Amino acid sequence: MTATDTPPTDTAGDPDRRPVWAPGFWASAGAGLVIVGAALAVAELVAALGLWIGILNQAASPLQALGAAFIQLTPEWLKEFAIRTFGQHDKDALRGGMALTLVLLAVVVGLVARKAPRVAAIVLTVLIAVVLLAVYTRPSTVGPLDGVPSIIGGAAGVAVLGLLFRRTSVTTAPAAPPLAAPVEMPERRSKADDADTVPAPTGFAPDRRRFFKVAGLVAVAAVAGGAIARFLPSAADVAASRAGLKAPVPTDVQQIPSGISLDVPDQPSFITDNAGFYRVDTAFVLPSLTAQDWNLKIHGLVGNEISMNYDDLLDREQIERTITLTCVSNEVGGDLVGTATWIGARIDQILAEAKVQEGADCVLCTSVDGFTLTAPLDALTDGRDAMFAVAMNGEVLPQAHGFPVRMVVPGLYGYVSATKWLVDMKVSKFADEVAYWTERGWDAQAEIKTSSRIDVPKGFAQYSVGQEVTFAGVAWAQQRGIASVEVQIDGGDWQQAELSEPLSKDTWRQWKFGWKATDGLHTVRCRTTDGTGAVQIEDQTPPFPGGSTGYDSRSVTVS
Ligand SMILES: Nc1nc2c(c(=O)[nH]1)N[C@H]1C(S)=C(S)[C@@H](COP(=O)(O)O)O[C@H]1N2
Ligand SMILES: [Mo]
Repeated sequence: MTATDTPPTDTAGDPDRRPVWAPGFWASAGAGLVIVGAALAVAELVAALGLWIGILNQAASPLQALGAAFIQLTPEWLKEFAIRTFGQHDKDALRGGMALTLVLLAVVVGLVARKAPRVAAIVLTVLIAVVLLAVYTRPSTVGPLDGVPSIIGGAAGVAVLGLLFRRTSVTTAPAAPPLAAPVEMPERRSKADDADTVPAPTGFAPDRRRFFKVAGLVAVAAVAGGAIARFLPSAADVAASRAGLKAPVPTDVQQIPSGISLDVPDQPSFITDNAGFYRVDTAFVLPSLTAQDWNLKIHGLVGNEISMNYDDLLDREQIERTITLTCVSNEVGGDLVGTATWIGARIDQILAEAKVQEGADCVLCTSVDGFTLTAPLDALTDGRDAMFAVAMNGEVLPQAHGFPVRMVVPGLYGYVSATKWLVDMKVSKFADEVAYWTERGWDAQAEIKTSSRIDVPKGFAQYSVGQEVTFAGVAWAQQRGIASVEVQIDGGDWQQAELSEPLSKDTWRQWKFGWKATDGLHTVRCRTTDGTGAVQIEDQTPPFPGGSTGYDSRSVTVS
């Protein structure tokens, strides 16, 4: 690649007479394997490290991204052929095909480098671009940094290429053409060292001894790096860990009455499915923690420190509860609220085992990625269904929602209770702790504001005069329950909406309201009254610092 004027110092003798050596066909092909192998090993190692510390996604692994892209781009007929021919082993066949392709490309890189290292570097760069394309076009979670391992790996590959094929200056003869084209060398592999070389004419050439030394060292390092990469925990491990688990069978199941749903067309369902459940967290990429590696430490102001693993947690009684979760950042009318059926162990029972000491009033909860929150101890011990949840809507907790274990505490916003990827709980005092969001000015203690929302119609709607219209929505006031919902048209009287059957005071209730459309532009508002008789706050306040208030409204036109 880059020529240097400095004569090499590791070969003795008169520079003018320095022998020139060029790698033969097989040496070049092998060097190509070393170059591409080193690039992949570095990239995989960086990707695995990034995944491990939680700043990269699975897509950051070039082999995984390429493999997924390979599967995606394989035409249907070929896939069917593979399944027909290889049956269960169709994925192995695919992997084999990919490995073969990579080996061929590597050999091409090596052979090109033998004649024109610069061109080989360009070929490598194109390959890196292809890998980046594969990384960033994954339908799975991809973060902006996920291409970095491939770039670092690619740079390493180019560097190895340079080390192996760099033309070192072998002559100072004035006749030397400046940075001349590589010397064409006849193949003399089978001959002895001396015969393998010819007296240096002019120009530049690689050094034989260094070539094999570098190739050998890089090959060993690449194999070692690749091995390390395989042993680091990854999102693939998390997927495997989740796939190997089943939601536990709860022994304490909440009965769900009929009529919890009003079934108004276009109304969000009473249970929010996992794929549609809102997600809020500071995790740039999803933390990767397997059930096997999970461990929860409960310490601080306790008489009995607890360290429990996943099986220990499952040994506790499992309860099943349907609970509405809400984010403090939810704007009036927003969708950062959802209802799921959770299975897990009761926090109050486990804290009783830990023997909480006098004077404690909070817990500092830490997730595996370092996120912290403080939750009021009361809410965890007053008998409400606060839980260490392991399942969501009958499924093992999804990774995005805190796998393997998260907290769910009725009545509290997520940022002061619902720690995902929970690994540590310190029993403490509010006066002694700051947590991620409270440090940023959000209220240290905030109970969920009594709220209601219009879901139907979603935006501006148009109706015809005389049309029978149904407005619908939800209302929530976890821990207090919903007593009524009222609807107001154009600032008129508040009128009672019909409510779904209550499930518990910790779940939202659906409402609907029938209206016969009259000509003109109309504004519809809703408000709710909670189980304590308190009417929802009308004043509009933003989510910061303790949750939004105000009434949701819609404009509709009728003509
Ligand atoms: N580890 C971790 N847990 C977390 C958060 C977070 O950023 N990191 N965000 C909290 C917030 S603000 C909310 S509203 C809920 C959201 O839970 P969900 O993403 O499962 O809906 O998770 C809570 N738990
Ligand atoms: Mo939140």
